[in-house]
Amino acid sequence: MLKIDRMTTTADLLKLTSVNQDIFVDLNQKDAEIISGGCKLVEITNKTKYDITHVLDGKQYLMKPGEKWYFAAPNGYISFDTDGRDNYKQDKSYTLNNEGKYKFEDNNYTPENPYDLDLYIA
Ligand SMILES: [Ca+2]
Ligand SMILES: [Ca+2]
Repeated sequence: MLKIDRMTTTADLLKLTSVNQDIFVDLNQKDAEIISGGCKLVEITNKTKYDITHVLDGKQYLMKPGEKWYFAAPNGYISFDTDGRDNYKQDKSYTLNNEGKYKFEDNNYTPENPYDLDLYIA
């Protein structure tokens, strides 16, 4: 444990900060998988104006517009409805990468259809 028994100088603080960052980076790079129990860690943001229900490795989630969630998923297999309208459903699926950042967003390949969305790398 660090013990500070004198006035801490700026240099000391910088040193402490730097040490902490090293530890943090180390955890991210080497131990993230161990800490997460071998799961893939992913971040997903819902950038659409729709409620989106998706199933990630068999568990169902509902994300509201603007929400950002962090998931620990064993396999990273995601399936979701690409049509934002309640009465239309068109499923699509992907396998997500460990430490990937993703976003649900209006898709960029059907400009004539304003209701459909896709999952993109953020
Ligand atoms: Ca729908
Ligand atoms: Ca579209």
